[in-house]
Amino acid sequence: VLAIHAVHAQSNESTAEAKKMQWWKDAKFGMFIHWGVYSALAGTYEGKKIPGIGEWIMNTAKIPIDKYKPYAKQFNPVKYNPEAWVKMAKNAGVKYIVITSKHHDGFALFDSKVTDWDVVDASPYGKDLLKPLVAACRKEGIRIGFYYSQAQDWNHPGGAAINGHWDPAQDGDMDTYLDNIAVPQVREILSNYGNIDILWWDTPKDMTKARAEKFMPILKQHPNLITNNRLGGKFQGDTETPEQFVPSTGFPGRNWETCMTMNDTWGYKSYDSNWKSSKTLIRNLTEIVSKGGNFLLNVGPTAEGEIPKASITRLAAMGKWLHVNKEAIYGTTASPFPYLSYGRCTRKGQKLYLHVFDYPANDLLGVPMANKIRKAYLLADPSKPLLVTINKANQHSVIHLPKKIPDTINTVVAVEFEGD
Ligand code: FUL
Repeated sequence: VLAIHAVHAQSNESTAEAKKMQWWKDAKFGMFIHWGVYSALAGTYEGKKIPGIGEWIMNTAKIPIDKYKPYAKQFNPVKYNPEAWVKMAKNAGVKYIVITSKHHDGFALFDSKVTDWDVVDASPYGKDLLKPLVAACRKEGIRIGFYYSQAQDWNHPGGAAINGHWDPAQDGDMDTYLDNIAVPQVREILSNYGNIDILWWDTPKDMTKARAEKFMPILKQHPNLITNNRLGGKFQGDTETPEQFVPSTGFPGRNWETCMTMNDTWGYKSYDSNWKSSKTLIRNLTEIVSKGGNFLLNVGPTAEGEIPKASITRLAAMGKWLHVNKEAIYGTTASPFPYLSYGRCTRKGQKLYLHVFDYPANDLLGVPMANKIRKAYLLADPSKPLLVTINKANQHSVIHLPKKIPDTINTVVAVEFEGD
């Protein structure tokens, strides 16, 4: 019979790295925001619905720079309410927000001094969008990160992804672009908003080691900044970034974060209604956390500055579930069990949290370990201890659940055990 300590994943993280990453590891749940000029096109160009992810429309529809630029005039987020966004995220249980400071179309949501292709100079809105969001996050105790597209910048010569050129105006030397635009802009976003918690690079395309090294002097000035693995040039960063999937075993020894859309696009598309259910999203969060990862779940606001209702509804449902079950998510570590027939597991010290997806037909929940159980109860009803008996055949504990399923999405059973 296995004692549960037999299955712990080993980490080769240094002490300094572990210390820097602690808040992030405990946080588990972040909200991604993809927002920019593409939100104004909303998936349609010249009357045609353009397939694929919305923020790639310039590339997918091969829109020339001079035809794309005027759309900045339609990016006028007069309904932008960063305080409300942050409060909504906080109520959903989100602990950090990552917003596209500049996506591949090169349009900066901040006041960049090195280009006019930003919200202050090119859009009628005319104000820095990051500043009030950062302020709202600070006020609400939510961590803040900036996504920055360093290698792809379809509006600056030299910044277009190699193989991605469709407009001769994009041709140019990538090193010159990095020196004149990307490096100064990264300095801007890391210097002008106080301490930023996360820099979310994207993408490593064409980033040699020498190119990636151009950013190192700035990064060195921000030792607490968490970076992902998408800078390129062999820089690993702090986190792995599986995109749109939950890795089967996680990344042993590495911190990781699954980023995922709620429908089929990151940037807003007016007609994408292929929404994942709240059930799927809650179970994804659970599954990711049970494997030791974080969940960065995306919203794509409109050009007016509204987060789609469908996203708000789903976040609210997650918040409702988390309100009851937060203890089983935040600050937990991965499941000690490689497999559980009825669901997933998370752990905090001497406590296991059994996340029941498939409620057992006989209401009996087997716990596959020999450790003695001191107490078991539903997180939804902590004052009522559940009966625990022993399965004679394998000496495993059996928890007697109520007949009526408390939560058909995920019922969490807390288990206090002895031993380690
Ligand atoms: C990808 C980007 O190309 C997508 O547009 C999106 O930002 C996703 C999170 O990362 O690499």
